[in-house]
Amino acid sequence: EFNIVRPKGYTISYHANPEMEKHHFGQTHPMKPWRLTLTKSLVSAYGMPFAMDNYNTRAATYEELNSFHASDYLDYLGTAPAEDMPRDIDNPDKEVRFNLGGSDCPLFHGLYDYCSMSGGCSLDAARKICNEQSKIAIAWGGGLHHAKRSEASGFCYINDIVIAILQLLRCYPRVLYIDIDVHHGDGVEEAFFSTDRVMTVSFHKYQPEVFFPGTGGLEDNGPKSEHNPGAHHAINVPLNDGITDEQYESLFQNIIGKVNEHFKPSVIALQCGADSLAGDRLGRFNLQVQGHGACVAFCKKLDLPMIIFGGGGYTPRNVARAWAYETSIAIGCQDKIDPTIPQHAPWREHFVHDTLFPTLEQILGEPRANRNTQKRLQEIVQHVHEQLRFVSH
Ligand code: TV7
Ligand code: CA
Ligand code: ZN
Repeated sequence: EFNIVRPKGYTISYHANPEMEKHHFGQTHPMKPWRLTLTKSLVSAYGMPFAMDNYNTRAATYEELNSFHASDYLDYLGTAPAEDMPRDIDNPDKEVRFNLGGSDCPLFHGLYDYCSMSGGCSLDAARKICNEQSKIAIAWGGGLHHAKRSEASGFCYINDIVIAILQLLRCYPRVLYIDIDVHHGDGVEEAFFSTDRVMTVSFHKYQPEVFFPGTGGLEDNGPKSEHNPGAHHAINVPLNDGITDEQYESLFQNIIGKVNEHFKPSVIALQCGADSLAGDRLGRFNLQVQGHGACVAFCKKLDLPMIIFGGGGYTPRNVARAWAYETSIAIGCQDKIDPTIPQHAPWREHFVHDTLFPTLEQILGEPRANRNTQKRLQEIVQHVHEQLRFVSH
């Protein structure tokens, strides 16, 4: 068991809504809300809830969602008939306009409830950070970074991250948003394009026309229009297939270390999409649970209040491993954790290998070829350092 000393001001909180996990995008859809149940069960099997404040979160209200999303979009999201229901012949244009009902963003039963629960979970986390009841607040049900003001995109309908950051901006001068999902955090970047109070940094696979969403090139640092305070406040780290723990950790520490020095954030919002792990159904990297977790550990060392969001992650057993390990890092008990998955963990057989840290060979057989040269990674670091010369607070 964990006899964790919890000094005041270092409370860790875990925000989840078990109803969210019961929703289904459809049989073959890669997004499985059930991975949140698997994560929670692993966190519980390790006894971690004893070291945290655990909240069953409520759904966000219409007004709360409306802090970012347009009313006509929310209204349609709330009334759109599920895919297998009779279509409203008056409204085909709306489904097209809002990008609802395609294969990426299907209209499933309980969609609005699912979206408002994800929003509620992240907003609750933000509120605990604002009133200093938590030092680190964990919201694995959030992290849906592609949603736009009036448009669903890439499995995301409601941008819970933007809503949570808007809440943080009421109490803190500057928010640093970091995104380690394998996809570009385009929705969050765009939402804060014209402010210097939010700096966004996304690490992602970048291959326009081939890999979703196709944005987030190295040179995309915010609109270059003349009097835009948000210029230089978007950082993109475009990567190729097969990046390793070693390369990613060194890149992450270098870039986030420098961003921290220049931007001097008052709070961190960290999106921990687990599709950047090796063996992910949609991912392309060779990251292991250790390397992914090292990003969380590095952010924790900056000693700022922090929200940790979920995001992508399409091989549920690996999502649960990473997010359980990262929960232990937030608590500070990662060195005491037994790498063997507890005997009493429900769904233990789902993990295939009974360790929290499977090797690349166990995950993939043959690791994916690494297409990231040291030369290119150095160019990226160089460009980011040049951008940061324009940022000083
Ligand atoms: C945050 N990749 C979200 C990541 C969103 C990625 C995409 C799929 C996909 C959808 C399916 C499906 C899939 C095996 C994979 C251009 C298209 C190509 C749909 C087949 N299998 C996050 C979104 C991305 C849906 N979309 O960052 C139902 O892959 O590349 C695209 C767009 C058009 C639509 N088709 C894919 O991780 C949460 N979709 C199987 C069934
Ligand atoms: Ca990313
Ligand atoms: Zn993703």
